[in-house]
Amino acid sequence: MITAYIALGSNLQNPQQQLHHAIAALAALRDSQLLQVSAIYRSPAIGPGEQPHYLNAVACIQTELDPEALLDALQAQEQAQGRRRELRWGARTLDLDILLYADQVIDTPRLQVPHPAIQQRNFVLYPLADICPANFVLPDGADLDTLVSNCPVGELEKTGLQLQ
Ligand code: ROI
Repeated sequence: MITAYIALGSNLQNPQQQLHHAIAALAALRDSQLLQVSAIYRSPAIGPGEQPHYLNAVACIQTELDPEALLDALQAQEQAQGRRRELRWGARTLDLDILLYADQVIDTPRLQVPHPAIQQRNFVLYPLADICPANFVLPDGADLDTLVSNCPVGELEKTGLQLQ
């Protein structure tokens, strides 16, 4: 069994409900178990034009799916929840990204793990740190607590909303 961390994001069509559906799908994912889900965070969209704020969260699963099969399942869920081919960095009903897959480093045309944006994005780092074990270290040796203290909280807000 592999422990994997998945980032969830939505800024269209009732984002809170989108995240709830996505968590239900992760809980039902074959050959996998949902272990933990962070609180929901709200932040201004990084991306072009005027966009609604995002809701973000991070989930931890245990899985026997290999990385590509996990990615297939996540992309199928994005499609099931109405994600359309969109503008780069445009608004979306649901984004599901594999942040970490055990301590594996994966670099294929389809999949980069650890997710390349982890270190710069407060809406990924803060919820990730909520549910990671203490003194967690990323595959490149970076210490999660240090990354969090170097990443300004800015306009990121922890909401009182829970998904589990
Ligand atoms: N901006 C925020 N705040 N949250 C996201 O999850 C998010 N996801 C994205 C882009 C478009 C980069 N902007 C985002 O994919």
